[in-house]
Amino acid sequence: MLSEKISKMLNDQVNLEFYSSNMYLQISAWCSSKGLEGGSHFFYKHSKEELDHMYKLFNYINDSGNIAIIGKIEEPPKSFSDFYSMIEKVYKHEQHVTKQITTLIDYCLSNKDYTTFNFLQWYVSEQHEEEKLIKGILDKSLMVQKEHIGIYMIDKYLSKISRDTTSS
Ligand code: OFO
Repeated sequence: MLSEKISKMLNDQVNLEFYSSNMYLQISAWCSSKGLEGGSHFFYKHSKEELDHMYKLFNYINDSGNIAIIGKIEEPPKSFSDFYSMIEKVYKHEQHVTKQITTLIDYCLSNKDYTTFNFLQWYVSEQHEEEKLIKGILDKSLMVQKEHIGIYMIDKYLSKISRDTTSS
């Protein structure tokens, strides 16, 4: 069984993952309203992944003999001034999620809850991947934002031809 404090911290994380899912679903709708089909599809898929993150925590709490509590989930932002500011917000959000996971891990270690510490390692790797993924989009968006669209297109082309030629 988990301590009351760790159970509460994990429940807060359940809510944060729910929030992430809702935030990305809302962004998917925003992208769609702007004719950004790629972005809409990307964030729709990402919203589902966040739900999986939430279920993992939800099940862990219940399997530990505690009870998962779904709290109030804040409304996500509905509109953005442009694509760049949207993706910047996403990056900041993922950094916030990483910080919360780190706080949880610190607490587990100092309170000798090695089982939860072990369980949370999956989230450590996941956050590393997610920050890398979103940072990549942010960097490319910055290029476009600064009107270096041509460079972005050339880089896309190079990436395509280098993949096409690696097997030959
Ligand atoms: Fe986007 O991250 Fe969940 O954990």
